[in-house]
Amino acid sequence: MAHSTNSSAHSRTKAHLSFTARIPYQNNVAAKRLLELMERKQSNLCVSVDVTKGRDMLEVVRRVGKSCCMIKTHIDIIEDFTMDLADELVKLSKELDFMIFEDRKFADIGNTVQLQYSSGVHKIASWSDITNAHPIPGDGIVTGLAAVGKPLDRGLLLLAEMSSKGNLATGEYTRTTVEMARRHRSEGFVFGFIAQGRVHETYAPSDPAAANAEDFLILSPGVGLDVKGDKMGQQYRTPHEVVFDSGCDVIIVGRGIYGKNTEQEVRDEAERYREGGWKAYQARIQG
Ligand code: S5P
Repeated sequence: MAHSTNSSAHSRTKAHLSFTARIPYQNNVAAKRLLELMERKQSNLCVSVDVTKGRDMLEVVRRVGKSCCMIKTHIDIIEDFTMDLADELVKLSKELDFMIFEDRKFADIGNTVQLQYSSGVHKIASWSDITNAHPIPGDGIVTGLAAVGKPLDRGLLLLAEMSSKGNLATGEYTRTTVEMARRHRSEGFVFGFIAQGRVHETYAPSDPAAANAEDFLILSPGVGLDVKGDKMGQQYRTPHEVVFDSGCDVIIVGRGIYGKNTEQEVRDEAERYREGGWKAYQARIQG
Protein backbone atom coordinates (compact mmCIF):
# COMPACT_ATOMS: atom_id res chain seq x y z
CA MET A 1 0.00 0.00 0.00
CA ALA A 2 1.34 3.38 -1.02
CA HIS A 3 0.01 5.36 1.92
CA SER A 4 2.22 7.37 4.17
CA THR A 5 2.48 6.28 7.76
CA ASN A 6 3.48 9.78 8.75
CA SER A 7 0.82 12.41 9.25
CA SER A 8 3.21 15.21 8.29
CA ALA A 9 2.78 13.97 4.72
CA HIS A 10 -0.79 15.24 4.99
CA SER A 11 0.26 18.80 5.83
CA ARG A 12 -1.63 21.46 3.88
CA THR A 13 -4.25 18.88 2.93
CA LYS A 14 -7.79 18.60 4.22
CA ALA A 15 -6.65 15.93 6.66
CA HIS A 16 -5.68 18.85 8.89
CA LEU A 17 -9.05 20.60 8.71
CA SER A 18 -11.84 19.96 11.20
CA PHE A 19 -14.88 18.07 9.97
CA THR A 20 -16.87 21.32 10.20
CA ALA A 21 -14.33 23.21 8.10
CA ARG A 22 -14.67 20.57 5.38
CA ILE A 23 -18.44 20.99 4.97
CA PRO A 24 -18.16 23.76 2.32
CA TYR A 25 -16.11 21.44 0.08
CA GLN A 26 -18.89 18.84 -0.16
CA ASN A 27 -21.31 18.57 -3.08
CA ASN A 28 -23.32 15.77 -1.48
CA VAL A 29 -26.06 16.33 1.09
CA ALA A 30 -25.37 13.10 3.02
CA ALA A 31 -21.67 14.00 3.31
CA LYS A 32 -22.50 17.41 4.77
CA ARG A 33 -24.89 15.79 7.25
CA LEU A 34 -22.23 13.26 8.24
CA LEU A 35 -19.55 15.91 8.86
CA GLU A 36 -21.99 17.93 11.01
CA LEU A 37 -23.08 14.85 12.90
CA MET A 38 -19.51 13.69 13.64
CA GLU A 39 -18.61 17.06 15.10
CA ARG A 40 -21.84 17.25 17.10
CA LYS A 41 -21.47 13.76 18.60
CA GLN A 42 -17.70 13.80 18.75
CA SER A 43 -17.71 10.45 17.04
CA ASN A 44 -16.12 9.19 13.84
CA LEU A 45 -17.09 5.61 14.66
CA CYS A 46 -19.21 3.51 12.31
CA VAL A 47 -20.41 0.27 13.87
CA SER A 48 -20.87 -2.62 11.47
CA VAL A 49 -23.71 -4.80 12.77
CA ASP A 50 -23.18 -8.11 10.97
CA VAL A 51 -25.76 -10.27 12.75
CA THR A 52 -28.40 -12.48 11.16
CA LYS A 53 -31.59 -11.78 13.14
CA GLY A 54 -33.54 -8.52 13.07
CA ARG A 55 -34.03 -8.35 16.83
CA ASP A 56 -30.30 -8.90 17.44
CA MET A 57 -29.49 -6.07 15.03
CA LEU A 58 -31.82 -3.67 16.82
CA GLU A 59 -30.43 -4.74 20.20
CA VAL A 60 -26.86 -3.92 19.14
CA VAL A 61 -28.02 -0.62 17.62
CA ARG A 62 -29.74 0.38 20.88
CA ARG A 63 -26.52 -0.37 22.76
CA VAL A 64 -24.08 1.47 20.50
CA GLY A 65 -26.25 4.13 18.85
CA LYS A 66 -25.22 6.93 21.19
CA SER A 67 -21.51 6.30 20.62
CA CYS A 68 -21.44 6.19 16.83
CA CYS A 69 -22.05 8.48 13.87
CA MET A 70 -23.15 5.62 11.65
CA ILE A 71 -24.55 2.10 11.65
CA LYS A 72 -23.43 -0.14 8.80
CA THR A 73 -25.66 -3.02 7.72
CA HIS A 74 -25.45 -6.07 5.47
CA ILE A 75 -29.21 -6.32 5.10
CA ASP A 76 -29.04 -9.49 2.97
CA ILE A 77 -27.72 -11.53 5.91
CA ILE A 78 -30.87 -10.87 7.99
CA GLU A 79 -32.97 -14.04 7.94
CA ASP A 80 -36.25 -12.48 9.06
CA PHE A 81 -36.10 -9.16 7.18
CA THR A 82 -39.29 -7.20 6.63
CA MET A 83 -39.65 -3.49 5.91
CA ASP A 84 -40.69 -3.09 9.58
CA LEU A 85 -37.06 -3.71 10.50
CA ALA A 86 -35.95 -0.93 8.14
CA ASP A 87 -38.61 1.38 9.62
CA GLU A 88 -37.42 0.61 13.15
CA LEU A 89 -33.79 1.24 12.16
CA VAL A 90 -34.72 4.62 10.67
CA LYS A 91 -36.65 5.47 13.84
CA LEU A 92 -33.62 4.61 15.99
CA SER A 93 -31.35 6.62 13.67
CA LYS A 94 -33.44 9.71 14.48
CA GLU A 95 -33.71 9.01 18.21
CA LEU A 96 -30.03 8.18 18.69
CA ASP A 97 -28.69 10.50 15.95
CA PHE A 98 -26.73 8.32 13.54
CA MET A 99 -26.71 7.71 9.79
CA ILE A 100 -27.38 4.39 8.05
CA PHE A 101 -24.90 2.84 5.62
CA GLU A 102 -25.99 -0.29 3.75
CA ASP A 103 -22.74 -1.99 2.74
CA ARG A 104 -24.25 -3.46 -0.44
CA LYS A 105 -21.08 -3.34 -2.58
CA PHE A 106 -22.99 -3.06 -5.85
CA ALA A 107 -21.00 -4.46 -8.76
CA ASP A 108 -23.18 -4.72 -11.90
CA ILE A 109 -24.20 -2.65 -14.92
CA GLY A 110 -26.14 0.57 -14.36
CA ASN A 111 -29.57 -0.80 -15.25
CA THR A 112 -29.22 -3.74 -12.86
CA VAL A 113 -27.85 -1.80 -9.88
CA GLN A 114 -30.59 0.77 -10.29
CA LEU A 115 -33.16 -2.02 -9.77
CA GLN A 116 -31.18 -3.65 -6.96
CA TYR A 117 -30.92 -0.31 -5.15
CA SER A 118 -34.57 0.77 -5.51
CA SER A 119 -36.52 -2.48 -5.57
CA GLY A 120 -36.58 -6.13 -4.52
CA VAL A 121 -37.16 -7.24 -0.94
CA HIS A 122 -34.93 -4.63 0.64
CA LYS A 123 -35.66 -1.33 -1.19
CA ILE A 124 -32.29 -0.10 0.06
CA ALA A 125 -32.55 3.46 -1.23
CA SER A 126 -35.73 4.05 0.78
CA TRP A 127 -33.99 3.70 4.17
CA SER A 128 -30.20 3.81 3.75
CA ASP A 129 -28.47 7.20 3.73
CA ILE A 130 -25.27 5.86 2.22
CA THR A 131 -24.30 2.86 0.13
CA ASN A 132 -21.21 1.71 -1.76
CA ALA A 133 -20.16 0.21 -5.07
CA HIS A 134 -17.25 -1.52 -6.72
CA PRO A 135 -16.00 0.50 -9.71
CA ILE A 136 -15.39 -2.63 -11.78
CA PRO A 137 -18.36 -2.20 -14.21
CA GLY A 138 -17.27 1.36 -15.15
CA ASP A 139 -19.02 4.74 -14.88
CA GLY A 140 -22.49 3.29 -15.59
CA ILE A 141 -22.65 1.93 -12.05
CA VAL A 142 -22.46 5.47 -10.68
CA THR A 143 -24.99 6.77 -13.21
CA GLY A 144 -27.44 3.96 -12.44
CA LEU A 145 -27.21 4.36 -8.65
CA ALA A 146 -27.32 8.17 -8.86
CA ALA A 147 -30.59 8.05 -10.82
CA VAL A 148 -32.19 6.45 -7.76
CA GLY A 149 -30.17 7.89 -4.87
CA LYS A 150 -29.51 11.49 -5.83
CA PRO A 151 -33.17 12.67 -5.75
CA LEU A 152 -33.41 11.15 -2.25
CA ASP A 153 -30.26 12.97 -1.03
CA ARG A 154 -28.40 9.68 -0.58
CA GLY A 155 -24.63 9.36 -0.96
CA LEU A 156 -22.28 6.86 -2.60
CA LEU A 157 -18.81 5.60 -1.71
CA LEU A 158 -16.56 3.77 -4.17
CA LEU A 159 -14.42 0.86 -2.96
CA ALA A 160 -10.92 2.02 -3.86
CA GLU A 161 -9.07 -0.37 -1.55
CA MET A 162 -9.94 -3.30 0.68
CA SER A 163 -8.71 -4.50 4.04
CA SER A 164 -8.38 -8.19 3.24
CA LYS A 165 -5.17 -10.03 2.43
CA GLY A 166 -4.50 -10.56 -1.29
CA ASN A 167 -7.25 -8.24 -2.54
CA LEU A 168 -6.93 -6.90 -6.08
CA ALA A 169 -7.90 -3.28 -5.38
CA THR A 170 -4.38 -1.84 -5.50
CA GLY A 171 -2.17 0.42 -7.65
CA GLU A 172 -3.67 1.13 -11.07
CA TYR A 173 -7.09 -0.15 -9.96
CA THR A 174 -7.15 2.28 -7.05
CA ARG A 175 -5.94 5.15 -9.24
CA THR A 176 -8.68 4.60 -11.84
CA THR A 177 -11.26 4.34 -9.03
CA VAL A 178 -10.17 7.75 -7.75
CA GLU A 179 -10.44 9.17 -11.27
CA MET A 180 -13.94 7.75 -11.61
CA ALA A 181 -15.04 9.41 -8.38
CA ARG A 182 -13.46 12.69 -9.51
CA ARG A 183 -15.41 12.59 -12.81
CA HIS A 184 -18.66 12.33 -10.84
CA ARG A 185 -17.96 14.53 -7.82
CA SER A 186 -19.72 17.63 -9.13
CA GLU A 187 -22.93 15.63 -9.69
CA GLY A 188 -23.32 15.56 -5.89
CA PHE A 189 -23.72 11.81 -5.30
CA VAL A 190 -20.24 10.22 -4.95
CA PHE A 191 -18.56 11.74 -1.91
CA GLY A 192 -15.82 9.39 -0.83
CA PHE A 193 -14.13 6.03 -0.67
CA ILE A 194 -13.88 2.85 1.26
CA ALA A 195 -10.10 2.74 1.52
CA GLN A 196 -7.14 2.28 3.81
CA GLY A 197 -5.72 5.78 3.32
CA ARG A 198 -6.18 9.11 1.53
CA VAL A 199 -6.26 7.61 -1.95
CA HIS A 200 -7.30 10.89 -3.62
CA GLU A 201 -4.10 12.45 -2.28
CA THR A 202 -1.94 9.49 -3.26
CA TYR A 203 -3.45 9.91 -6.74
CA ALA A 204 -3.86 13.69 -6.64
CA PRO A 205 -4.92 15.77 -9.66
CA SER A 206 -1.92 17.28 -11.47
CA ASP A 207 -3.38 20.78 -11.12
CA PRO A 208 -2.82 22.01 -7.52
CA ALA A 209 -5.87 24.29 -7.74
CA ALA A 210 -8.04 21.27 -8.55
CA ALA A 211 -6.56 19.38 -5.61
CA ASN A 212 -7.28 22.33 -3.38
CA ALA A 213 -10.90 22.54 -4.47
CA GLU A 214 -11.80 18.90 -3.89
CA ASP A 215 -12.44 16.83 -0.81
CA PHE A 216 -13.45 13.21 -0.32
CA LEU A 217 -14.31 11.35 2.88
CA ILE A 218 -12.45 8.14 3.64
CA LEU A 219 -14.25 5.40 5.55
CA SER A 220 -11.97 2.62 6.61
CA PRO A 221 -12.75 -0.95 7.71
CA GLY A 222 -10.27 -3.43 9.15
CA VAL A 223 -10.08 -1.76 12.58
CA GLY A 224 -9.36 -3.65 15.79
CA LEU A 225 -7.68 -2.86 19.10
CA ASP A 226 -7.10 -6.36 20.40
CA VAL A 227 -6.39 -8.63 17.43
CA LYS A 228 -4.51 -8.28 14.15
CA GLY A 229 -6.84 -10.27 11.90
CA ASP A 230 -9.13 -13.27 11.50
CA LYS A 231 -8.78 -16.72 9.92
CA MET A 232 -10.19 -15.55 6.59
CA GLY A 233 -7.74 -12.84 5.62
CA GLN A 234 -9.19 -9.82 7.41
CA GLN A 235 -6.44 -7.45 8.61
CA TYR A 236 -6.84 -4.99 11.48
CA ARG A 237 -5.13 -1.73 12.35
CA THR A 238 -5.75 0.44 15.40
CA PRO A 239 -7.89 3.61 15.27
CA HIS A 240 -4.70 5.64 15.72
CA GLU A 241 -3.02 3.97 12.74
CA VAL A 242 -6.12 4.40 10.60
CA VAL A 243 -7.01 8.00 11.49
CA PHE A 244 -3.75 9.65 12.55
CA ASP A 245 -1.13 7.78 10.52
CA SER A 246 -3.16 7.11 7.37
CA GLY A 247 -5.55 10.07 7.50
CA CYS A 248 -8.83 8.15 7.20
CA ASP A 249 -11.92 9.93 8.53
CA VAL A 250 -14.29 7.23 9.78
CA ILE A 251 -13.34 3.95 11.46
CA ILE A 252 -15.59 0.97 10.72
CA VAL A 253 -15.66 -1.62 13.51
CA GLY A 254 -17.67 -4.83 13.50
CA ARG A 255 -16.78 -7.88 15.60
CA GLY A 256 -14.58 -5.83 17.93
CA ILE A 257 -17.84 -4.28 19.22
CA TYR A 258 -20.92 -6.40 18.50
CA GLY A 259 -18.92 -9.60 19.15
CA LYS A 260 -18.71 -8.94 22.90
CA ASN A 261 -20.86 -11.00 25.23
CA THR A 262 -22.72 -8.76 27.61
CA GLU A 263 -24.75 -5.63 27.03
CA GLN A 264 -22.31 -3.62 29.14
CA GLU A 265 -19.27 -4.94 27.27
CA VAL A 266 -20.79 -3.97 23.91
CA ARG A 267 -21.55 -0.47 25.23
CA ASP A 268 -18.05 -0.15 26.73
CA GLU A 269 -16.29 -1.31 23.56
CA ALA A 270 -18.28 1.15 21.44
CA GLU A 271 -17.15 3.95 23.76
CA ARG A 272 -13.56 2.67 23.69
CA TYR A 273 -13.45 2.78 19.88
CA ARG A 274 -15.29 6.11 19.74
CA GLU A 275 -12.70 7.60 22.06
CA GLY A 276 -9.79 6.04 20.13
CA GLY A 277 -11.08 7.32 16.80
CA TRP A 278 -11.91 10.77 18.10
CA LYS A 279 -8.60 11.30 19.92
CA ALA A 280 -6.71 10.29 16.78
CA TYR A 281 -8.78 12.76 14.74
CA GLN A 282 -8.15 15.57 17.26
CA ALA A 283 -4.42 14.83 17.27
CA ARG A 284 -4.44 14.87 13.46
CA ILE A 285 -6.11 18.27 13.10
CA GLN A 286 -3.91 19.74 15.80
CA GLY A 287 -0.71 18.26 14.32
O1 S5P B 1 -12.30 -3.75 2.54
C1 S5P B 1 -13.27 -3.94 3.24
C2 S5P B 1 -14.49 -3.31 2.98
C3 S5P B 1 -15.54 -3.49 3.86
S1 S5P B 1 -16.95 -2.53 3.63
N1 S5P B 1 -13.17 -4.74 4.35
C4 S5P B 1 -14.22 -4.95 5.20
O2 S5P B 1 -14.04 -5.66 6.19
N2 S5P B 1 -15.44 -4.36 4.94
C5 S5P B 1 -16.63 -4.61 5.81
O3 S5P B 1 -16.35 -4.09 7.11
C6 S5P B 1 -16.98 -6.08 6.01
O4 S5P B 1 -17.93 -6.50 5.05
C7 S5P B 1 -17.53 -6.11 7.42
O5 S5P B 1 -18.92 -5.85 7.41
C8 S5P B 1 -16.82 -4.97 8.14
C9 S5P B 1 -15.64 -5.39 8.99
O6 S5P B 1 -16.06 -6.23 10.03
P1 S5P B 1 -15.07 -6.71 11.20
O7 S5P B 1 -15.94 -7.61 12.02
O8 S5P B 1 -13.91 -7.41 10.58
O9 S5P B 1 -14.65 -5.46 11.95
